[in-house]
Amino acid sequence: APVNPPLPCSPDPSPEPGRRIPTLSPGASSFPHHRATLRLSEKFILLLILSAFITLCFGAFFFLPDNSKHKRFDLGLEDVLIPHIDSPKEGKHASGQVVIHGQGGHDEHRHREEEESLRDKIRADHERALQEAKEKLRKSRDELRAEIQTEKNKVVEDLKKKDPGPKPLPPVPMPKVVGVSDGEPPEPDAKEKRDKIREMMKHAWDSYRQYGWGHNELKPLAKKGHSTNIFGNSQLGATIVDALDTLYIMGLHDEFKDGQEWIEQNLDFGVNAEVSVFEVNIRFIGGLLAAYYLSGQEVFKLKAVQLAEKLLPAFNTPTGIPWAMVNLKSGVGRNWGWASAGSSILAEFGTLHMEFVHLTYLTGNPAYYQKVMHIRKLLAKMDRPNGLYPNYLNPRTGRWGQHHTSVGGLGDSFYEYLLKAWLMSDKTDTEARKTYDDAIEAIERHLIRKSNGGLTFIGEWKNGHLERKMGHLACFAGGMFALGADGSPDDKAGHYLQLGAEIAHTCHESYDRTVLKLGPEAFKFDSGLEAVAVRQNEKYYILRPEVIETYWYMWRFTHDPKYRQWGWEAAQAIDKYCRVSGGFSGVKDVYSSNPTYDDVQQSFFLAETLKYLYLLFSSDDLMPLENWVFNTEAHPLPVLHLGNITLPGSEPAQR
Ligand code: DMJ
Repeated sequence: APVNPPLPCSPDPSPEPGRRIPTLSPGASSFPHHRATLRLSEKFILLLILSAFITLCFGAFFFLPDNSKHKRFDLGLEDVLIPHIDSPKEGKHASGQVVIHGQGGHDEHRHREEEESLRDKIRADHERALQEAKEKLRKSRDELRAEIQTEKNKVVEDLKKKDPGPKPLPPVPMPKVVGVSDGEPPEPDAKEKRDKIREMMKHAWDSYRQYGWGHNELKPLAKKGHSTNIFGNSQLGATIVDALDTLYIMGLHDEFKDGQEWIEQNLDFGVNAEVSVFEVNIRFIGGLLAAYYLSGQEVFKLKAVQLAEKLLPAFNTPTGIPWAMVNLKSGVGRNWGWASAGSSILAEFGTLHMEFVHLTYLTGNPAYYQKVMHIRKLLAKMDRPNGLYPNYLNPRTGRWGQHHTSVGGLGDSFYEYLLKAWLMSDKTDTEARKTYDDAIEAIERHLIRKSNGGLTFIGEWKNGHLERKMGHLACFAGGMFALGADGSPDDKAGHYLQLGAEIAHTCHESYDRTVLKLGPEAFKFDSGLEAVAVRQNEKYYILRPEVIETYWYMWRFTHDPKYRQWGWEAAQAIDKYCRVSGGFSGVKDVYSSNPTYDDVQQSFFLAETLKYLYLLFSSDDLMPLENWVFNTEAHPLPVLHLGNITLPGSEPAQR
């Protein structure tokens, strides 16, 4: 291509017909042609400069500030800041009045008067400010601090008056709260044991109060706060929220008040923390709702709703199956890196129903109810290998991940919430009951076996193969089977109560076959082994509640004294091996007579383990199961008589 192609208006640049324009090497030029080009470029540049100048002038005309509007203010300021120099047109009377000389009529005179009074006012303000500053400098530091504090308080008060805070929630009838009695057992022996459990709760709480207050959990040996990734990088006081209802049930009202005060003043969910949707739901929303229903204190309801709103963005996935984690500030969600093929976890997205139904009930906002019902519908449409629910489901594709089914970790509370959805609806949510019954039938067929030694256990299904291993977490199922016995199909109530008793027995064996009389994290029924842990990393006990939870349900349904007996064995072992001066700690090896501590006082120890123990030694009129349904973190929520209530967002067919 030519380096300097001729411009259309250059003098006769066109080649003669048949003649080619010579191609110039870079830097070369043909002089006349070049001069014409330059002339044209100059003209062009001049034109450009001219048009830029005109644009600038227009801009200046339209956008420069209108001086006349500022004139009076400028005059006033100048007058204060710059020593006054009388203009030739004006002079001053002794009175300070501006006198207009020369031309100017009545208007101008008035104008000058206004300016003068403005100057006087600014002068006076200036004087006053100087005076105040001098007085302030004369005061002591403490006096100044007190004054600043008073002023701050005044500003806060004024702000409060202007902004009355979040809108009050619509009034809803408070479900009849029954059974929040003292629950003192008639048997003196049970009373003594109950007092001991209460003392253990005091020790756990007081230690946290002293060394970990406001942190999520406590390190009882290091005597400082502790947290894990489920709470993100935050200090949300998980132990306070998780422990509230236990304190209330145990009649520890001063401690409860302390916790309430902390929540009122410090619990803020607008933090940049990536939290587990499931954990925050069961511990915080569950804990706050239970505290609200027990105490009637509005603050707990408000906080529960504020938090729930922060969880909602987690549901913004292509399928509506929520992410495992959500950032409370940004609302960005994602899944655990370790979960099969980017999946969400069955026990996490399937353990929201109870709390979310209550949120819709309390707020009138249908969103919560609709989100959990959508999950239920989606699951109902999916194929299930052998009728079993795999633990992993991809929230983008809506497909199952690895075919792994368990009633322990990753699966557990999904089944629990199907049953409890039915119970919590006053047995009107029959769809939930049917889903539970079908799921349990498949579990019994494929996962539940009897060991050679006659112990009933629940194994894990992995890609078509049964692993003969049961986790401590799966021990909750004994209580679940007993709780679901009444209302089971084909009059199998007796069968399920029996199954509950067998699981309770197996789990007790897993405790009894250790040195510390505390259960390992997982135990095998294989190669001659029965209810014992094999791997070193399965020998720990982290103050978990599931076995004691099952003892309590079995006690309520059978009143067989062995359940109190087994519960007491566990309580004594915890007090002996897990208690330290700074609280309670998990232990790393239940088969060692000299165990090391993990130095964590889990929040669920106060929420669940100690609560179930306390209830085990109380009379049944404390928190009766006809009126209360315990969420998976042992937070009691009242039965909603949904037969008489229409939840916003629910369709009549679902009720
Ligand atoms: C608790 O947070 C809940 O019980 C949950 O459902 C499973 N595990 C822990 C306690 O072990």
